[in-house]
Amino acid sequence: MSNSNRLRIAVQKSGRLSDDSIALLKAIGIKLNIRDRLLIAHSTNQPIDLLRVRDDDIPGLVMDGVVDLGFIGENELEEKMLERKAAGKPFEYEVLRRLDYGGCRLSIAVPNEMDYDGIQSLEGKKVATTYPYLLERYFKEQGINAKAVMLQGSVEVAPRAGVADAICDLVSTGATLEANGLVEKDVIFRSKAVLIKRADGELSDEKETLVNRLMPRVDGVLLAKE
Ligand code: PRT
Ligand code: ZN
Repeated sequence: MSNSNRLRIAVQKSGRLSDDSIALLKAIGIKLNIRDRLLIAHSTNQPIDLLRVRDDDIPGLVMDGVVDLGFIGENELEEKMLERKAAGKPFEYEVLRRLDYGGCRLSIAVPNEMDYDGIQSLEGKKVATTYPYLLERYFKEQGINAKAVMLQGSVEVAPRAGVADAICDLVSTGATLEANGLVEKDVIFRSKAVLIKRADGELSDEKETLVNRLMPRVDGVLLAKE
């Protein structure tokens, strides 16, 4: 933000990416004093502040230049990028590093009993998802006329509830699909966590120097874990 010389980094407050993102920051030598309820956490040994928010907010915070860096899943990043592009909002960012956690895939899954013969089986059907832009882009690429139905949660129960014919949701082990009588059919996007940087203008020299000093340490941590 305008008067801050401290590097601002957005991280998910509590969720699947939180622990690994914080662990990475600590592993590169950033001491953090995180108090559970607080939105902001200050580093005690570097000019760095963490903004702890919902993952959904992170792409926008980076693209609007409210923060300098952010840790985010590529699925959420790409969806928000498409959404903002469609809305005429800034959608630029730079990927600094692809990370080694948060791995998952965005897949189309259908009820066990459905006759599925490839994506054309969804012609004219409704597909529930939290990622309508990614799904509609896929339908367009495949030349399919199907409708993405937006659901923020409980996507996997949509077919049983009669809300949609199929779903498109994140999968890691596949246990959730199985428990809901669904079969994974088409992977439409593969995702990992990434560290991104605002691309709407130069960072100050001090911030740029700090980022350039930190990145080799990130590489060191990633390499050591391989
Ligand atoms: O509160 P906030 O909005 O910040 O969190 P959130 O609930 O939106 O996100 P969260 O913490 O669940 O996920 C954050 C990110 O983690 C996602 O955007 C992905 O980039 C990544 N990720 C990795 C996953 C999964 N794996 C994953 N398995 N996100 C969600 N899931 C869910 C999936 O939606 C489904 O409900 O886990 C279930 C499936 O898991 P399996 O193992 O049963 O297949
Ligand atoms: Zn979220």
